[in-house]
Amino acid sequence: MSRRTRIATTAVLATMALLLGACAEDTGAGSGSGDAGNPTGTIREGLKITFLPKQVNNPYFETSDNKGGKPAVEEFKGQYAQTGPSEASPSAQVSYINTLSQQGTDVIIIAANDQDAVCGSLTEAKAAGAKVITYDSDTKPECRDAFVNQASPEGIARTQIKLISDAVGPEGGEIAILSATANATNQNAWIELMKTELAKPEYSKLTLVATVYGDDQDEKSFQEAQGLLSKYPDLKGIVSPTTVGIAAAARYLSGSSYQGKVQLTGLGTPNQLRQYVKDGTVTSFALWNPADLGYLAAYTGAALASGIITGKEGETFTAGKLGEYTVGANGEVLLGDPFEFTAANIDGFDF
Ligand code: RAM
Repeated sequence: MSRRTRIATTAVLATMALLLGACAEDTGAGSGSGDAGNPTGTIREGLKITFLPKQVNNPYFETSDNKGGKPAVEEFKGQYAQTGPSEASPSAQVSYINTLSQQGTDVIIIAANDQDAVCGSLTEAKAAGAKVITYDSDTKPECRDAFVNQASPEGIARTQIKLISDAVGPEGGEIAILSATANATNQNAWIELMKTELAKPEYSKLTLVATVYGDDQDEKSFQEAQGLLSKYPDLKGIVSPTTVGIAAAARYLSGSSYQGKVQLTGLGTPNQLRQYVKDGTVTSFALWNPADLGYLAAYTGAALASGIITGKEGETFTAGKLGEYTVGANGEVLLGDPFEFTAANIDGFDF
């Protein structure tokens, strides 16, 4: 199967899963293969599960947590909450973790702003009895019980470089990266792998001239995009591996003389980018389904807190409508492949 066909097939399956999920009965049960003392694989009722995103006012996390995590927690009759800082700064999440720990939260599901800064407080929360799941952006593995990864970092990097190369065209030229915060574990991993991709012979005509950080703030991201164009007037493309950055850069480009001349791609949500796909600022971009990510994270946390799994490689559990998952190396649970959005399919999505 070609990659395109595979992506198209994934889209169809994802859409079907969403539709089916809407009318699926909750079994609330896992098929746990862990040796954690719950061979029936039944999720405990009443689990207190709290999502702690990088920041609360980001539509990406609104979708992952409130449209994915919340319905999952309701399915297995737990208590859902979301809390967190309004800015994605490295240590902003520490006081939230401490409070959750003191409140006796059973499962903390965190998208870490920094892989080290939250480690001390997460370790204390674990000692106090909480299960700690990272999703979206990991900590160091020893600071959590499992990481729910949205897509393979290699796949995310490969997709974005392919998209910017296609958009810029065979002539190639200068490109830049507009990222989130300088400490973000997820973006930093993807950026390193994008550099590896760019070193391949097929991308020899693309030159990465700068990486700048909009800190996942709309205004700062907008200004950084503007700054890139004034500093690099020959720039041919921007890759923004953050939903906040790509939306701000799209808004800047679409209102500037660079629209259509400077290409933009990266990771975005369809609702934030629809107008820029329609006005020609963005040809294509990628993402996974954030709601599925939150849903899977909730079930992973519940499986851990119920003793269905312990986080060891090879254990399996059932994540409601998404089906069975296996814990991989380093306690990682992988959601699936990134998905490409274009003018041809964007109207089929609403998140
Ligand atoms: C932003 C955040 C998040 C990232 C997405 C793609 O919403 O930085 O961590 O996964 O973009």
